[in-house]
Amino acid sequence: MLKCNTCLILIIVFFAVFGAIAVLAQEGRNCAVVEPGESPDAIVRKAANVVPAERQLVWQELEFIAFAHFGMDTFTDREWGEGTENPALFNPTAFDARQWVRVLKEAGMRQLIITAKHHDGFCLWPTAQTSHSVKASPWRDGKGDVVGEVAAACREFGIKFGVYLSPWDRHEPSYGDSPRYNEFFRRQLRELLTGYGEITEVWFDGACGEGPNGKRQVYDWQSYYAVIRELQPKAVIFGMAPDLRWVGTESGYGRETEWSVVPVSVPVIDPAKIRPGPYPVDAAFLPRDFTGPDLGSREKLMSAAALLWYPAETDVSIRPGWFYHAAEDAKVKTPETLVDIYFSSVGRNGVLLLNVPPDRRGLIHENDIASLRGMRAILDGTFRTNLAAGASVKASGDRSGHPGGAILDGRPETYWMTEDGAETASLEFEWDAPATFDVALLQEHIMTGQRVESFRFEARTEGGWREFARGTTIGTKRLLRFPAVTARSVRLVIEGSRTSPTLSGFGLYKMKEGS
Ligand code: FUL
Repeated sequence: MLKCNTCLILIIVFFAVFGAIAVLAQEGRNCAVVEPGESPDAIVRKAANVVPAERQLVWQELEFIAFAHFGMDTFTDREWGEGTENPALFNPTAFDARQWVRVLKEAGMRQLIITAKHHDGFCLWPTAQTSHSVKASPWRDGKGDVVGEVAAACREFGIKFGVYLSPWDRHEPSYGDSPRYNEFFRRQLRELLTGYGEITEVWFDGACGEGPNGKRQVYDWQSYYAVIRELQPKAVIFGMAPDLRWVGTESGYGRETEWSVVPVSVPVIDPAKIRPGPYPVDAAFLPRDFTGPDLGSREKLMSAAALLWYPAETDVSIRPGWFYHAAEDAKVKTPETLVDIYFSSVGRNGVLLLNVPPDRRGLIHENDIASLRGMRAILDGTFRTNLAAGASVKASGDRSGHPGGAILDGRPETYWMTEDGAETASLEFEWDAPATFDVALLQEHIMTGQRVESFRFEARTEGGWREFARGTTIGTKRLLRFPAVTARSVRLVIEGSRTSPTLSGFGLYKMKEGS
């Protein structure tokens, strides 16, 4: 008996240690150092095996998230406040965070990020670091806490919650006295990260309009990351940070070719500082511009010091401005435009961050609600029925345990994978009766890496196989639209990839028109 118990304990200890090592190894795999003299082929294969860290994967699966720009600018009708505004101006008349979250959740968004502090420095929570906050406003007699109410509503409705804390602060007197402001900023972060339950995203904006004669603040980014990792280790950090990258425009339209693995080079990143562990690049990462048209092609990889899993977040506002302005009530994006944006962000390997700014009442405006509902109806109607479901699947080849059929089983964790070394491949789908469709969906199994470089779709016609759509990268999700095709048999041809492609999802749909 005693012996058996010892065995059991040994087995448990073995699996605990092995499990911990496996998790660490997985975590460390979202970054790889390129060794001097590595061949171009070896670099490409290395890039194909960089995978998201767990926190990045969880975030990527959210797909569609919300931004709420709300604050002093809502009441002054501005986009960038001066920092000199009187806190008495902040006074929503019917503030209801539950209404925001109900509306956003119904629209399909799975996380809400609130502007806890925008560039004007006015804080939406009763911070102890400055008097420039809701505490000094007449709203709820100075006892209100916007951040607290929004966090509670997100918890109640079951969506995730994130905070935007502007590094650029036009009110705070210590801004520009770098060590003092860095300390002030870290304290604000601590308040937000300890007072409001789980925070899943922290948003660091790069904007600063100080100009040539303005204040010069040297941000201590690494120390900000350290506070976040300590207090909310599962949170992803966006923007001026190593977890999530700005897609590069505020239009809502991502790149046709969107690689989640991007090269980073010296001196932006010092390879010597990259450590194995859950946050391998934190100590080395320095923010830089990632807005170019090509971030991750083979050519770009060749000059890399390191390769980083750095997925794109695509932000856009439902209105022309980020903050609410009554003059823009008739300029809310239509359901059709929002659907187009969805296809061009979520459908191009990005997460869509849609800003829906509450108005002076502290409510989401009726026009925004109507557009969101219209968008949801089109998306639900379109994606309700996967016309590819039930097809027989024939693969040009596969690897043991990863048959072609895995692409249609509706389970993201199972996937089709080609034989070792096969960089081109095809899958043939056949149904009993012809179907008519004008949308295609593809998903790579990104926990194996992002690999596909180009693909095409063909339908079997009396005259043979005819191409009806093509694309380059796939990543987490790729959506394609094309003139309607009616067919009983469709072929997906992978024309090129960085190493054996792996696909976990496929769908064909008929677009639903708006009502
Ligand atoms: C920008 C800011 O300057 C805008 O006001 C807005 O917050 C947008 C999301 O990011 O950099």
